[in-house]
Amino acid sequence: MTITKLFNRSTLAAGAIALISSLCFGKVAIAETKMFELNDWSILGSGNYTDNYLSLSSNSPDVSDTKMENVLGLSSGTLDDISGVNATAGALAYTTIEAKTGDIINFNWFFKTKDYLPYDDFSFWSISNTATLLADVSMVGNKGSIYNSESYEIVADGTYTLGFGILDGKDTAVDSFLKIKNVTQTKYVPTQTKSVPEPTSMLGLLAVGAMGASSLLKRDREQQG
Ligand SMILES: [Ca+2]
Ligand SMILES: [Ca+2]
Repeated sequence: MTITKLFNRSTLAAGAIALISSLCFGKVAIAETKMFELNDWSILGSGNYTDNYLSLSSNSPDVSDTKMENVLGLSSGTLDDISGVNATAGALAYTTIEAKTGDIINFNWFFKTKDYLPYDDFSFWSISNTATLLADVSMVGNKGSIYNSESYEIVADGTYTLGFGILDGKDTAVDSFLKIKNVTQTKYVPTQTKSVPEPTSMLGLLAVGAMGASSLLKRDREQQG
């Protein structure tokens, strides 16, 4: 291949890239993540906000499982059902959020217990009138602990009560603890967009580019032959 041909091909390639740039740049939604301030959440029972954590304990003063179910809009008996034990009393932290379909709620949590089976103390979280077990004594073992994270996708626009709780099981003695931090809500905002290549257009232009390259090679061979 001569220098001239090489130069011409470089020019052609640059032109093709410019064409791609002008023709096939589309738009995509941008994700916005909001970190919740935890210091203004409502707390019932024994709990507080310190060092960017919500810290809850099943220690007294405590509130009953029935009271928590009322605050969170859970049907009566939900906390006994999800724990598989007679939930008695503990602490609850909660707030109200506005959310849209597709929003993602994330948080980190830490459960620790001083208790032992069969006193199956447990922690849970709640949104959209539904409660989900995070951990209990039977999961972590007697006097055990666990650190984990949770992710949840909102399935309908609305106003939600978001809550985290810790409860004693079977009796109200011997404490367990729940810490919550990094509670975030990620939104996908279609109106705020940035330009990115659309995959389908890029594939089409790559195919055209490949055809152009093969015809150049063919011409080379014809000239050489
Ligand atoms: Ca109960
Ligand atoms: Ca206990």
